[in-house]
Amino acid sequence: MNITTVATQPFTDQRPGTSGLRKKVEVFRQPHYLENFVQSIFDAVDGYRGQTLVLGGDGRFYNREALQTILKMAAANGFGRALVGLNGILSTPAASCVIRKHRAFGGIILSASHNPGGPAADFGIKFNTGNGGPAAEKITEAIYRNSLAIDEYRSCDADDIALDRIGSARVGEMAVEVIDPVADYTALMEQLFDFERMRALLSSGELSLCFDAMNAVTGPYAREILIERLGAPAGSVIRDRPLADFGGIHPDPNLAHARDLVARMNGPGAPDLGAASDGDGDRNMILGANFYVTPSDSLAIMAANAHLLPGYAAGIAGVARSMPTSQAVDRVADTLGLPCFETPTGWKFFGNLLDAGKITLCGEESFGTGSDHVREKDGLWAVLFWLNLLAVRGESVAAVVRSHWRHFGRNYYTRHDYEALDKTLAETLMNDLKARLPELVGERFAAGQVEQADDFSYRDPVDDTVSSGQGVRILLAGGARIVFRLSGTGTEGATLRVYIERLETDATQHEQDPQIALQGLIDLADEIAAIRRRTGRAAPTVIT
Ligand code: VG1
Ligand code: CO
Repeated sequence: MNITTVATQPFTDQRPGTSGLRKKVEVFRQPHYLENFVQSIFDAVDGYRGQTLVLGGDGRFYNREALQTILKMAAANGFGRALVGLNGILSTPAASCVIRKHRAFGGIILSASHNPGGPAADFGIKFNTGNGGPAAEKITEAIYRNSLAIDEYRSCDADDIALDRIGSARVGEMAVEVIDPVADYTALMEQLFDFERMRALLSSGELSLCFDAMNAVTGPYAREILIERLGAPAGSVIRDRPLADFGGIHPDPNLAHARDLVARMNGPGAPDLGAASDGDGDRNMILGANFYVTPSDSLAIMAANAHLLPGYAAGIAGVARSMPTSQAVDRVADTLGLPCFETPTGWKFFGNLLDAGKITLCGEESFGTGSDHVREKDGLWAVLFWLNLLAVRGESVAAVVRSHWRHFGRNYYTRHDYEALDKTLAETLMNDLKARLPELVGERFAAGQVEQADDFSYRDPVDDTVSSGQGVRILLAGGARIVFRLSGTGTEGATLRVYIERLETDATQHEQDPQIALQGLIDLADEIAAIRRRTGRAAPTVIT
């Protein structure tokens, strides 16, 4: 193998965010930019010589070029084998599944998730370790440190490999296998859910479904599982071809970006279940006919019902949610006597808890739920969970959610995002807010009295790592909360996220619009942080 050592200089902006490094395509296309980051990953870990690396992405623009570059670097750095998804495709949960099943050293996932794709849009890269999950913070920080000091990277002279057919190839001395990206994942889903039962309902039309793959990576997975295996009629999966620019849309499954699906679910003859997934297939949105399931509620409902599904029939060990996620799941854990953990935002913080067997289910308010079957959130898994649950309970989505509220109370919840703010302005807003926290404690507002106000810090119960500065929490009497944090996935300016929650135990009050039920707290958030005055924005960019 003809190894080349290429001299380079550091870039100062390669600190991974909530989920990997995300930048505009033009940034990634600068000479050495991608290579510097990849070499910084390899230099941050030990023991990969001769081992397997899993490689794939969400199919967005620049996916294939980046993949060929990484293959040559992996060979030159001494990996023994690479498993690559056909056409460079692997959804994030499928990559996690493949890493675990084939006992790989780790994987590199090329995705900027729900961010738009195309030459003028975003690209991203993420490293997952041998447990199949996103590298823990101590590794991502080591990658960043390496990227600041890098002066050379290793590659090799080799031809590009054919990504468009399944089979074996070599890059230098490294074996490359182009694999079916769907097979291992489908087999895993078959172990967890009652495919026979779901097939009976879907193929007979007793249960109908519309899944929106948003022109992103989940299309091939949804076609294979929902249509081929489960017999849903053709047409049940829409926007099912992964496109390099996602057809120009935000591949973000929420009420704002999945408009067609939402219209269908609110129209005449709506299917029983509506769902959508994001760019890399790890998020999910669940809808019923004329009904929207808040992601936080979805997690709580899964926890309360998991025992009804084959993969979780033995019960669950515990649950976890990210700090801004609503406390609906805490109430279920309380009732079932299960441990419940509150982690910082981002899936990497669930890894240790899952590996240690402390939790079985976990989730985030940002349309992410998952279980110990992989180490990523998993969009299609969540859809199958709901399908299987509807089949077992024989009730509509709305009926399942409403009976959950009656039993546990309803945690009204909303997130308000202010996107593309000036970075300094957003940082000043947060810093001023932090400075005011001590004086807020004890203060009485119309919406309630502040019991606690802090900047969230997390000590990992498995390895004692402390992660601080994870978001400002204002906790009010009665469990209501307002949380403020800045996004760690954006590529333009800063995004301020405001998360608002209030518990309602009175069942006669469960049918309100959350924006109305939470009005007092929404006003209070603006009063405390002066969002409108400081940003000049009259309203959030996106409300979920
Ligand atoms: C957002 C979400 C967070 C999620 C992350 C990655 O991060 O809020 O819950 O884990 O995206 O999701 P942030 O820092 O922008 O709030 V994905 O599907 O974009 O990999
Ligand atoms: Co995603």
